[in-house]
Amino acid sequence: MGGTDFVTKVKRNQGFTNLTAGYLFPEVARRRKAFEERNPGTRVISLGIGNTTEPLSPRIAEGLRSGALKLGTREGYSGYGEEQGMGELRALIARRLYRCRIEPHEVFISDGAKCDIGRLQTMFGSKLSIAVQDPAYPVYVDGSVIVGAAGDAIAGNTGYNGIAYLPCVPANSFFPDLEATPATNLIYFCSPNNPTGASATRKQLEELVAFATRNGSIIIYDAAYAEYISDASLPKSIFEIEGARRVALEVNSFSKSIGFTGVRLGWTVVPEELRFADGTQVSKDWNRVMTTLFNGASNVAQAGGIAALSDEGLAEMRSSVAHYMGNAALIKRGLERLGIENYGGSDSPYIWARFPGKSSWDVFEQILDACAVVTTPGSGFGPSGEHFLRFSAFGHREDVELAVSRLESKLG
Ligand code: PL4
Repeated sequence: MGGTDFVTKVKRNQGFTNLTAGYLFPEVARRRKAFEERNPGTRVISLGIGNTTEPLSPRIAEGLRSGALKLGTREGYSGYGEEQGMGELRALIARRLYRCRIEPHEVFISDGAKCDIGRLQTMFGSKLSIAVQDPAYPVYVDGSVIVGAAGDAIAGNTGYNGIAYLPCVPANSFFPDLEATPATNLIYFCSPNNPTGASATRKQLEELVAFATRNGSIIIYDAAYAEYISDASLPKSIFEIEGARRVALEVNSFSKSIGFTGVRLGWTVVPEELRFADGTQVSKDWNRVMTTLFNGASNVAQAGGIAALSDEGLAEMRSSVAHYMGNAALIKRGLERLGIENYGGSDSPYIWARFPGKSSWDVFEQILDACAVVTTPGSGFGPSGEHFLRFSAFGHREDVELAVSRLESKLG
């Protein structure tokens, strides 16, 4: 099995040839595994991949349980559902999470934000220009490369020629300098941001919407961490901004708010007013994508989502977020005691720490070797992520406490 000289006549998709590196998170996992093999018996703690760790809360677990049990009855059984999602869930999202700023039919339920981003890339195709925050969640760039929208790699593998990288660094408070930003068809924008932990202010989002309107661009707004915003002055959705309905769509998720990273449930909001250059509603094509390439989110997962949007479920959601934000505060305080410059961690589960002059993969390895703590190297998120590390606040409290004490004793 395996070894063969036989090859088919099928040409490899050029998009894959263009990829310069493997996907970031499997590489982090590979290095963790290599460390574990070198150090058998060592308890490794992950502050790396943003993966939820706490059990589902009671009301939400009950929603899933009764959704599953219903399927075991003749009256309650359901097969394929509507590809756009259950009407009740769409209405609850519009009412309870968006306070009726959007209509239920503008909400398309899915199996998660990452999957929707991939399908959006299929919908938009390869013949358009793209801007991304730098650093950014790697799916925006890597997915664009796969569909052939990113052009060739820049010499030295620091990015792709077809992508405009918008540096988001401490000097500009992690918001791109729009005066220096070229007009592009698409702008990926994530707030609260992964990885920098920065949350855009209302004024910044107004500027972004005005910029997109001037250029006729579409903003792909990733609000996967919106529930981590506690500062009431910060927008949780791009649709809180006047005019955004004409220039933005929003992807969102239950992964980080209620621990559905494994259950899989998310959604994308595509407003009626958002149109392509020929006047076609973007929602028309998105509906076509979802009905053609997707078969509806799991009915059990949707039952869990409906439970999460009850009064009790929403209270549980707040307490789950508060747990991880407690972790974020511990990590942040630990880094501060060590004198390490850091950002984020107040309306976001990520803390972005700077290690001037040091390669982020080297610092990643140093911390893994010295503390058995996994982080995520900033350079994996884009050229401006070099010299940074991302610390994730997802973890059991005692693990986070242990990780912080190891960091303090080994790096102090
Ligand atoms: C590891 C900005 C994490 N294997 O769960 P989903 O698909 O609804 O949401 C994924 C997602 C979407 N948007 C943003 C995100 O940060 C994430 C999840 N990112 C991380 O550590 O950065 C998990 C990464 C996972 C992945 O590739 O997404």
